[in-house]
Amino acid sequence: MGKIPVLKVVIAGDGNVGKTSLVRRYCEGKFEASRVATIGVDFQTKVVELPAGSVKLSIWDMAGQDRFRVVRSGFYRGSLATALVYDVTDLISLANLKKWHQEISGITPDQKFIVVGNKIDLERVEQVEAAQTFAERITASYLETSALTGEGVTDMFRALASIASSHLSFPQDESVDQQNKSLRDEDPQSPLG
Ligand SMILES: Nc1nc2c(ncn2[C@@H]2O[C@H](COP(=O)(O)OP(=O)(O)O)[C@@H](O)[C@H]2O)c(=O)[nH]1
Ligand SMILES: [Mg+2]
Repeated sequence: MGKIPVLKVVIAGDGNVGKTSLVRRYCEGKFEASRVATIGVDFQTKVVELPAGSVKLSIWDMAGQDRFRVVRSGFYRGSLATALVYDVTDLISLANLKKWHQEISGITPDQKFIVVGNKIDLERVEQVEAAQTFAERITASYLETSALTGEGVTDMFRALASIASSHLSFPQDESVDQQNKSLRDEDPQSPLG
């Protein structure tokens, strides 16, 4: 049996947009209406079954560090994909995603992104178009979630897992020869074919 690959992903965005709540909802299935902001790094793992095989996500949440730029650069290293999260009731948190994107791609140039609008259970400020335009500009998909109701949360982490695993050649249980053979047989873009 092959080992499940562990993929580091980051949840970034302004304080209070619901990053920790999204991770809690996904990993623990719960939501707490009033929670104390975490100090340090919050980190959880969860196995995700993708059509091509299973991966284990190691999910790094910015915790209390949102304002501490110096601490963050080490935090991003080794990350494959980042969810840039804003709050759909807060225009500033959307505008600030540009800064988060710049900071993270400056440190890890190969980072892949998704853009997430959280708190869709609340009355939103009309900004979907701006969010979609931003997502297109950074070639990211755009998703919406509610950590409170759970809507869209599984899709968000599946999307993250999917882009974070795009460099992997599934299935891992097969020998290199078999993998190359299936590449030749199935992938029209393969340089081997
Ligand atoms: N209504 C609503 N509140 C949310 C949602 N997600 C988070 N919150 C609340 O927003 C506040 C900040 O959430 P938190 O997860 O700590 O944000 P973080 O600073 O980005 O990690 C908390 O009071 C949460 O209960 C959501 O989807 N809907
Ligand atoms: Mg937090």
